[in-house]
Amino acid sequence: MSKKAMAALGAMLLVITACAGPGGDGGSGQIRVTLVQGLAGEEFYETMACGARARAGELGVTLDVQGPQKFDPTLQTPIVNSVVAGRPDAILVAPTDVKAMIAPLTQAKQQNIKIILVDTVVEDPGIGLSRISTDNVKGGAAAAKALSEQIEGAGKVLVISTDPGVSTVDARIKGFEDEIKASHPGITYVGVQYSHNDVGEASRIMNAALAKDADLAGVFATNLNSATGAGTALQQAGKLGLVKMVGFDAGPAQVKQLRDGVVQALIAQLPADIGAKGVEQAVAAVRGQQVTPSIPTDATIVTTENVDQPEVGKVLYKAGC
Ligand code: T6T
Repeated sequence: MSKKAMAALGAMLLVITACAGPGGDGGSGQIRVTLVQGLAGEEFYETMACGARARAGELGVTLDVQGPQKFDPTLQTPIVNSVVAGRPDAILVAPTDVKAMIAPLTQAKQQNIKIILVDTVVEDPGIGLSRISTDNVKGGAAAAKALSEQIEGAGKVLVISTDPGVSTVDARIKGFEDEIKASHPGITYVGVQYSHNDVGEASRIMNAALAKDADLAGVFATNLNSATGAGTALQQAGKLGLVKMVGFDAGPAQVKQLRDGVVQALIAQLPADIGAKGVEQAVAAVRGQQVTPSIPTDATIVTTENVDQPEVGKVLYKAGC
């Protein structure tokens, strides 16, 4: 082969290598990641997006953030489908249902898009090269202990959750129920009711529960919207201090309810950390490096006693970056 032909072949090989590398953007080599939230504009997922954006900036990765207007797989599925059509290198996703999101995520996987699960998971263990989330069973047990302490180990307690089939809140309920059954014999568990992650519905459930059980002693709200709704109902019913509440999550409205005496303890997760770690795992996966299949992140119990400590201040969620 002549020197000229060899040089041309070398140049061609270089172009082919660049196109085949990560990026899917015509070969600039920049990794493209999309975060699909469980719910757009909600403080848990916005704080997650802030953490993901910051880490993406540090790693030189392009990050796009999208999410449905409701925590609902029928709204999240078309978003995943359109993201997949854009062929990013990786998707960080918080699936809104353990079953319904398997099909769209399987399609993403078949396109060789690396999938990292953040916060929630699906039942198919083959989806999610890495799964990053709070230990929600442990968090639910911590909520049970905190609520029991508040009601001095006696009385009726209710759980308000979002929908069955959401991995995180289901795990919180399990942790809560197991802990009550195992170690709090004076507590009567009246069961779980589902708010469909709707503040108004959570309020309605709380009001109906107060009407049914006038001696209700406590409530565990398994996430942000359930807690906001339940707390508002307690406030309007004049039940502050009479019915104790523990809520998962620590957005601005929950922290206000804590200061106002509506809720006695919050279980704050680390959504920014989950987002940042999600980006790290996505980049490792795209580069063919080792990924960590399961990454548990911490939770903090926030009360009026520690809410003003600087370290605790850092774990409270934000409405934006
Ligand atoms: O509690 C979080 C999240 O962990 C859960 O999966 C869904 O609800 C939240 O986003 C809070 O509303």
